[in-house]
Amino acid sequence: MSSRTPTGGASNQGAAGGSQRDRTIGDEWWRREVVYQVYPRSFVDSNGDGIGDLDGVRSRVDHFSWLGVGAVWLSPFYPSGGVDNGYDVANYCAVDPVYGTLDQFDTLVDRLHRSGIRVIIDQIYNHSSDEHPWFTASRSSVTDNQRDWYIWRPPRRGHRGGEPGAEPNDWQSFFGGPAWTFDAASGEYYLHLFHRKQPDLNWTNRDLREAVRRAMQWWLDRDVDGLRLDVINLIAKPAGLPDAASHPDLLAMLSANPALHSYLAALRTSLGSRRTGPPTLIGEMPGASADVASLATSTERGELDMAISFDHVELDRGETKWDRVPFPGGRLGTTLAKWQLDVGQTGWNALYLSSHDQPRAVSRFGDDEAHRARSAKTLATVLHLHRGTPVVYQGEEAAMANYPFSSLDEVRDVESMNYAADALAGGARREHVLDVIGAVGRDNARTPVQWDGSHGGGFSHADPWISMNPDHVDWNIAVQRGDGESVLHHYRWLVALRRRWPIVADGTFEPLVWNHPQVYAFVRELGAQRLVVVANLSDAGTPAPDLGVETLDLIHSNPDVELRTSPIDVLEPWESRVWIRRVDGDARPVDVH
Ligand code: ISL
Ligand code: CA
Repeated sequence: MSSRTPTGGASNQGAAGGSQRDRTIGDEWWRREVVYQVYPRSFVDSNGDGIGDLDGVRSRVDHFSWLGVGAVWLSPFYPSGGVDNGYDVANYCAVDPVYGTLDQFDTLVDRLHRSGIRVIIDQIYNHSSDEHPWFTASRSSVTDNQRDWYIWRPPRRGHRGGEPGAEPNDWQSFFGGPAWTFDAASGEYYLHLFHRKQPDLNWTNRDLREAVRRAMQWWLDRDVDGLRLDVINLIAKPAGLPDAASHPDLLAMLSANPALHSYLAALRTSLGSRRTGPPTLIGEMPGASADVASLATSTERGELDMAISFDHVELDRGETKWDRVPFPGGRLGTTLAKWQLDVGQTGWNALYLSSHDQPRAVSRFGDDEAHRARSAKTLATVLHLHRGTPVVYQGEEAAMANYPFSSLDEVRDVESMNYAADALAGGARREHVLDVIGAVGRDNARTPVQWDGSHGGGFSHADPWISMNPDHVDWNIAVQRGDGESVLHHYRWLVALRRRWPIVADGTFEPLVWNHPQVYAFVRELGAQRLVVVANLSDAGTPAPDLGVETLDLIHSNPDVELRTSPIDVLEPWESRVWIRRVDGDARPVDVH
């Protein structure tokens, strides 16, 4: 392998070249950089088969550099069982030919490093695919020495006669139906918190844990800088696998298991990379309490560097994600603020509004009709000026919106397909099912990136595996590159602001309004410096609360008003402003507008 020492300069302060580095508190790169999430399948198709690939990602490294992000997180590109777009891994140490080759992966890593951009890869070790050789061996016989690498249980005795249908407990799968599948050959059930083709790994087994560690290290030895650990809060199952009664209870029960922290602590001490020392560990933690996230990411424990939390993306969730409740005004700000206070001071949050699992942020939290650009900018301002590591999901930087589904034939995601089948069988109207999928289905995030307004949107010359949103003609990255007032340029400005102003990375956080139905405002402080953000997160104008910002300089306003220091009387729909009190010696923020 060639030398992969990055030569990228500015974006790389904090990364040690060559020698192993202690995990020094406070100077980690991720405190002042932004992560960009790539879902390779939908990013760029380089070879005309309609599916995005690794060479496609490499062809757009200039986009990451132009935005100024410090790291790219790649969603899965491993061989898979084909049910969950790669989150069902059939070989942990290989590249799926659909996405390219291992050589192409190494070349991509090298190219990113030469641009000073770190590489974070997705690691999925709560479960594997049922096509993984580990599971094939485990299922082959109750006496196989890998039997115990997965979670097998006999039917529940005395319950429906102990026959198939008598699942060992009441746990429900994320993708609908029981979390257990009966294996007739051995007369036992195996556990799968997700699809039946995604059996859960048994972390109580020491050999399994060692195999996982080795596979992770295999990638770190290829100079990967960090790992995003899929549903890591669910790996430790409670002894006896007690009934859970509900989905939230199950998530809380799994997350609260102390064994989780011992597994993470052991991983932390055993993983390392020659180039950068300890890898950056990002834990995805759906349903974990702020206490658990705070504990895992606290500087003392340092099990994980940051946690991806979910409260703010579940505000419109009813009993299941498909039973939607009206989006409660004002709750977005309050929920983000809660995680800032409960986790952000002692631990560290990953900050996000969109991902490959969520509908598009501008459609869900903003207004993708009358105020599309303005609401996208205000949402980004609020998120990026929090304490934590912002994660931009591909296309978000150009205000990509939800897809206008008109037929179930357009649906690709297994979660939505399962929901549609169940709902239709239960008598739901097709229009209703389409409406719900259009609002919260994961495919909204997975339509191809809108690079330009051409027929294939700059994604592919072939028919894409999932339809491109027809609005790419007007809403695309090329158009916005040429417009200094665009959403895209605003993201670039926010990334630069975090790098240049230590207060954005290191300042404390305090909310300035609480439970206001429209307005969200907060202050960050670092020494004598002060940064105030005020935002109207609604479609209606509102009187502005008095925030005492007269003595501060307005450094950003959306929409643009003359930069002045006088107080604001009224906040227009989706208006936001950023104020700062400079102290002697401050650099001025880079003006990239
Ligand atoms: O997508 C969700 C709800 O619609 C989430 O609950 C999601 O299932 C959860 O965040 C876990 O996500 C991760 O693991 C899944 C995979 O399908 C997701 O894409 C991944 O991000 C199983 O590996
Ligand atoms: Ca391709």
